[in-house]
Amino acid sequence: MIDILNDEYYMQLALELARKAQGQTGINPVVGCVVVKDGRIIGVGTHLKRGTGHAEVHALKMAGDEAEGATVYVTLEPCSHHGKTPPCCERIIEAKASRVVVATEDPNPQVAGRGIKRLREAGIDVTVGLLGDKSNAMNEKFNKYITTRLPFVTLKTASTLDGKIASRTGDSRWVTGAAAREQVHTLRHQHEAIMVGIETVLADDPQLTTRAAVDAIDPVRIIVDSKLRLPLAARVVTDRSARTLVLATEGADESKRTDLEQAGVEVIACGAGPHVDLKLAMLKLGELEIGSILLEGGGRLNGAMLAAGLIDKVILYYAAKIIGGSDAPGTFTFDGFAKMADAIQLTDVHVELAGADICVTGYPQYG
Ligand code: AOF
Ligand code: ZN
Repeated sequence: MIDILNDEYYMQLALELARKAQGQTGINPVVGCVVVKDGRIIGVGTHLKRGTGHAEVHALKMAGDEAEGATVYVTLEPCSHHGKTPPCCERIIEAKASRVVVATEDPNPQVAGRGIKRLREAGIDVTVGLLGDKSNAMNEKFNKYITTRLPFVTLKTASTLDGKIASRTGDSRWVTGAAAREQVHTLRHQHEAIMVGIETVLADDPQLTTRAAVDAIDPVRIIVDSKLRLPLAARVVTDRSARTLVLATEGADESKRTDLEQAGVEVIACGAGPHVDLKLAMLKLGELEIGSILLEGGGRLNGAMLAAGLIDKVILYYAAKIIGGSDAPGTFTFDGFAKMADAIQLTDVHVELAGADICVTGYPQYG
């Protein structure tokens, strides 16, 4: 009983350490580690950036020789492979820890249970599964990318209760309040890329950067623009504040492509057209090691991504207001389904308030 309490206490701490690094580890997972001996914390560590030390390495370095006989709490199975850094399981064995508590197995096919096996072979007592759901929830983007090489796509919308993202005159400042808008900037920080359609750029000339209350990372900007209509004077081209990728088609104007490339924009052809092949786009973005995308519409791109089954998670903000207007743009513009029974169902639905706005999250299920 006391052991379970102990274990939960320290694993919670390891999870908190991991949570703080969300958004800064790229395609790598967030991982926290706490080393405990005789009722004292002797080392803590977090994986901070891809290519730098893993959580266990930092924590064991802090613990030093005291790690002998200690318990290591780690939110992800210690790795067993030589990646950009050496295997953590060997580091734990070398430190002579006597027990390791792991929240969840590493889905990376290069690890997938081998780290745990190696520790057990070395005579270390290993417990697996404590608060594993919490660790997995934090690493949902990593879990998808490492097993499929496709980016995890989160759709975010901000609409009125009747699903409009602007009025019939195009006015959209602001749909939701300050609290929801602040959350969106945190979401931008937590994704490697942000994706919008060309219509959104033409209408709003957005910066697509992260402007949160605390300093945060700007995502790569992805514009879906089949015919390369992106103006050279658009802020995403001129401001140079983040990398900009344009997804176009093979037939798009060559000289416009050259102009955009000279302005520092990367153009990627995705299929013969007439529209960008979104499935192919996801493959190509995955190859570029973009592991997560925050999709911020507009309605036609949202609808096309949903109809293609490419959205993994939705975060829908609703302002408690009704704007109406049959021509006012909506959150999803696509042909839709004839039968209610065919509607795309969300699972694991959560509803929260963000200031005075309503936030619905869920995971689309594709039949
Ligand atoms: C751990 N602890 O803190 C992390 C792990 O390229 P590398 O060397 O950084 O390896 C990345 C892989 O290592 C990543 O895909 C995942 O399987 C694991 N990440 N493992 O034991 C950590 N960040
Ligand atoms: Zn490792």
